[in-house]
Amino acid sequence: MALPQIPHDFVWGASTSAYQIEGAVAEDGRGPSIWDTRCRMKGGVGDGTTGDVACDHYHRYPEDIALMKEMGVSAYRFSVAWPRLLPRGRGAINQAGLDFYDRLIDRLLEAGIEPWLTLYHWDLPQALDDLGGWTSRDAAGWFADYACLAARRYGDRVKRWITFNEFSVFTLFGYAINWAAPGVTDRVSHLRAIHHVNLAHGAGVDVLRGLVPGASIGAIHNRQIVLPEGGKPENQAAADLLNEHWNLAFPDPQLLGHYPPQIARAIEPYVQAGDMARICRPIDWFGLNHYGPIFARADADTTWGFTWGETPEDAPTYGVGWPVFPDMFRDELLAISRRYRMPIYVTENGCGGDDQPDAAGQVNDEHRINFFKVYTDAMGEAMRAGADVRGYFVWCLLDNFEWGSGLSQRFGLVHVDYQTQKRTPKASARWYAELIRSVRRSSAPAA
Ligand code: IFM
Repeated sequence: MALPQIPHDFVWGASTSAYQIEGAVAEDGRGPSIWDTRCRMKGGVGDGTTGDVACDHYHRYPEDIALMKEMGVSAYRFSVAWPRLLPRGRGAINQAGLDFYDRLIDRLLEAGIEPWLTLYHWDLPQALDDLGGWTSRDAAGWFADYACLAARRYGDRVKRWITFNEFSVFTLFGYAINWAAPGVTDRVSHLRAIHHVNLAHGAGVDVLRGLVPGASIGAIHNRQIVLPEGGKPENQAAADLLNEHWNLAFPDPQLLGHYPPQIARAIEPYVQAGDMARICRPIDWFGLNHYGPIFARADADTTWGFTWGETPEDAPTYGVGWPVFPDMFRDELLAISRRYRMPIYVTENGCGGDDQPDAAGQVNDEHRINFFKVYTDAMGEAMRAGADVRGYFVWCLLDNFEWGSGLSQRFGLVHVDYQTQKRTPKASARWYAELIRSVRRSSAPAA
């Protein structure tokens, strides 16, 4: 392991999100979300599965926390399901939903694991989507009220807060491409969603700052280098525009106070006086979710004239076939450091596969261990070159419901048998535990 001298307080964590693991979608008063709706639409999810049960974490969270304790992770990033707290998104509060996260947080703290709470990981209450969802300017206020409820309830014990997970994925896929809920394909809706989500982020930061003493607030951005498919010049404009949407449309306004040029021109009709100051609120760190590079191809028949290009045939891939370019991870970390000048936490990194237990019941996910080795080495290189990286969270603690592809793509350190709910830590879980132990040993402060 080629990591530099790691500070003792470096955070080693694991991430999940509510809809992907909790299950219990109709239990204890939870309202429906836009993902419950999408899972019931023909073709909404590749393998036709749903998050109805997923990993049944709603009931099995003590076992999952025990697994994390065993691995030695110091932090757990989870998301709160907005429709569990507010079944219709606003108005009546669901006490049982609030209680669930109390139990989860208390159990984490007892296990010595710091809770990192994401407010929004894509499960918008359906009742709010019925009112326009993120295309409505009112959404910023709905989100602020929800943030207020969560901050008041959990802020005594939770100090690490994240407004949103991967802004550009759920807005682009949900409002321009129809790869995610709510499945709209319309430029105006997409532009409005971008701007209103940015406003909601700013409003959420203000709420958290005001209500949680000592809060450490971040937002999580997916950043991946965008390359023209086949290296062809005719795909360059598509790559440039996808780059603005994927990598810049949220961190630039939130941290620099302006939209990137092409989006700035298109979004102008929806921006009101004072909005950029409402969006650009001081936060404490940059959350980076990174997998591999993405490829763009010009396609005049799409909402924005670009679509996802093919990965080059000779690109190295692991597991589900995503390209593996650890140098680009190092370069992203350095690029973020230079552009935004703030501490970075890697809040997701990992790879999917079709991992199954062998005859002895072991899950030997060598491909994932190889992935983690080269990616954590790349993180070490970035740190040596000056990137201020303070933590690393694996995606994902458990195999889970993987949005558009359903339960068939497995990203977990822990295998989940969806029939029996049996948890089996994979070889990668043991590898991660050993990495954490060895880094801790070598970085322990002198007695
Ligand atoms: O499962 C997702 C997660 O919800 C957001 N980031 C990417 C992961 C893998 O696709």
